[in-house]
Amino acid sequence: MELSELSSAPADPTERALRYERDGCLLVRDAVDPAQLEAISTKVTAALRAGGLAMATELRWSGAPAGDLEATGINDVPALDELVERIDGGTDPLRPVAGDICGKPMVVWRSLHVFAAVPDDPAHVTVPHQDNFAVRQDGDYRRLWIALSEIPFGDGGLGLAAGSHRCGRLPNVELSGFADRNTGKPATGIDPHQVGDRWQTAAMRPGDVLVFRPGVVHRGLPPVSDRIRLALAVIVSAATDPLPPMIYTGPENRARRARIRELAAPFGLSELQLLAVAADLNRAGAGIDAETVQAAAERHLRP
Ligand SMILES: O=C(O)CCC(=O)C(=O)O
Repeated sequence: MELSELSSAPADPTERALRYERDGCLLVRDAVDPAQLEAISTKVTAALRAGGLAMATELRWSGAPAGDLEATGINDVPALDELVERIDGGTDPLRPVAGDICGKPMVVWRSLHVFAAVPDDPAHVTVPHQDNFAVRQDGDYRRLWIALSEIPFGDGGLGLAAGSHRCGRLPNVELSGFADRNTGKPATGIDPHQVGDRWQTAAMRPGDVLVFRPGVVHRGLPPVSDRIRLALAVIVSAATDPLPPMIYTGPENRARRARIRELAAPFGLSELQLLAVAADLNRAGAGIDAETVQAAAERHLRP
């Protein structure tokens, strides 16, 4: 794996747009006032502490095996629901940030997700993947990956394969060297060698943002110190682009996913395929029953 440093986005709007067109990604420093997201970081840290994973005084790994990170409730904190309410009411602090970053009016989807990288086992970081299997409409859809913790260069940050959005959708395969946290089985994702196993990344501070197109291959980088890395990921789209009929969040989203997982069990889908099925059904505003899940699962099993 080769890491190189992503330089900050040009301030000039035309140059910035050209860079985004070329690389499919940008690093925007100090984009979000960290105070606006402090409630989320504090509560997520508290959840990791209560789960025995973080030390009492700092966001550092306690040494306990991470197991199912979601079970610690990092995505269940009320501060996330409060932000969703503000997004619904059009008063959230991220909308103006997204507009500034993208140079045009944007809307923030209510699908917030906290990602953590815990240094328990390098195989358990987020596998290389594209988000275009889930965010597939035409339009200007962008991921904002907002650092919630201090991330030294290469220490648990996000690696981006700049320009890889121009490769189209790459195949997801079983990957040696990456394991599913819960089952221990090899995880599926994009073979890192498809993008030369070369990743751009940056040292980040809370409030710095990586913005990237859904087609850019990205991966979690394993923490090399005892730091736990936290980030908040949101999707934004141009205000003129269509939104899916429903975007589920929080416990409702998890209940829906659990039902899909149950109904899709006979089809042996990977985690990524399950996510894609859930995204398809959400996009269609579809109910969850055996027939719709089977049809969506079969679509995603086709080569
Ligand atoms: O933070 C991570 O480990 C993964 C982030 C990710 O996959 C995303 O933001 O789409």
